[in-house]
Amino acid sequence: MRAKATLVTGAAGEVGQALVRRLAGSGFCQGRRVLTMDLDPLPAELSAHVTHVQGSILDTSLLERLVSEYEIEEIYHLAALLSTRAEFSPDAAHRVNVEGTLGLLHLAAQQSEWRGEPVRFIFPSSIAVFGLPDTATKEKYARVREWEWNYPTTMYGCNKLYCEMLGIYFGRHYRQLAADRPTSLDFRAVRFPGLVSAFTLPSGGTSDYGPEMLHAAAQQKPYACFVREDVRIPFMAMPDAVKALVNLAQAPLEALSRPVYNVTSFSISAGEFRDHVKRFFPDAEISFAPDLKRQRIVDSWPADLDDTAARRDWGWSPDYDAERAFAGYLVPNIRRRHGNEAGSTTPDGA
Ligand code: AKB
Repeated sequence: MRAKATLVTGAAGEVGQALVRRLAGSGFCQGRRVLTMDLDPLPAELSAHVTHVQGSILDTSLLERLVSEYEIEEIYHLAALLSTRAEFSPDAAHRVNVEGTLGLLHLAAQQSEWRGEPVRFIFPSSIAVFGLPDTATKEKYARVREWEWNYPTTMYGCNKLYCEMLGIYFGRHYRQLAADRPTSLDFRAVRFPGLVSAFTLPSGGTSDYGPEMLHAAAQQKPYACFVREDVRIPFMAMPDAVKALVNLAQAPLEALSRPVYNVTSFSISAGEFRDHVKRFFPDAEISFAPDLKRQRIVDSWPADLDDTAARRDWGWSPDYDAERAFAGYLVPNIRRRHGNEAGSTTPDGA
C-alpha cells in the first residue's frame, strides 16, 4: 500500500523551510508523511523529520515515481522564481512558475480521481498579481480587493495570476465535458505581501529591500535601499505566512466563499521600515539609492491589501503588526542569530 503524504515543493526556500518545520514536528502531518521536494538539500535539522526528494518539479519521471510510492493527499506548492529573478530569465520563470504548477495540478487531479476524494492544493500567490498604472492611482486605491487591478507588470505576477486561474479551472471545470467527470481537486490560494523572516533571506524578489535592510543592520553592514523612501507596500512576518497557509488548508470547504484570498499584516513605507530598524540598531548605515527599474515594479504593487474575505471566511488574523514583528520576533531572533545577544532562537514554524 502506498503511504499517505503531504507534498511540499520549494521546501528548501524561505517559506518552505518555515512551513516544513511547522508541519514536520513529528515527521507526520495528521497521519501523513511529509514529503518535501526542492532542487537543493534541506538543512540537516529538517531533513531528519521528513522524506526529502532532491530534484526538479519539471522532472515528470520523478513526479511519476513519487505517485507510485505515495498517495498524495495534500500539496503545498511553493516552488517559484521570484519577481526580480523572473525579469532576468522570463522563459525559465515561465517554465518553473507555470509549467511546474501545471504539472503539479495534473498530478493532484490524477490523485483526486484515483482516491475519489479531492486532493487539497495550497498555492501561495502574491501582491505581484496587482498592477497599478501610476503612483496617483496607487494612492487612490490604497487597499485593493482581490478582483481589482489584476494587471501584473512582471513575468512573475503574470505567472501567479495565470496559475490562480489554472487552479480554479482544475478545481471547478477540469474535464467538464467528460461523461463521467472525475472528482476535482480542492484549490486554495493566498496572495502574500512581502515576507520577512528572522532566519532566512529571500533571493530574487523585489520586496527584498525590507529583509535585506534589517539583516544588513544586524551584521553592521551598510545598506543602500533600491527603492525610494516613500514607497509603501504591505509586509508580513514569516510565522504569520505559515499560519495563513496552514489555517487556509484546515478551513472547512463550505466556509470558503472564494478560491483566492488576500492576506496581509502591516503596510509601511521603506522609510518607516528604516525607522523601525534604526530604533533597534541606531548605528545602522541605511541610505536610499533607488534603482528606477525595480522601483517601477514596487510602485505598481498596492500600498495595502484588503483581507476582509479571509478574516470573515476562515478567521484570518495576523499575530504580528509592525511593532510586534520588529520588537517581538525579528530583532530578538536576528540579534541572537548574528551573535550580538545571548539566548536561544525559535526558528520560523517551530
Ligand atoms: C517578490 O518580491 O517577488 C516576492 C513577492 C512580493 O511575491 N517577495
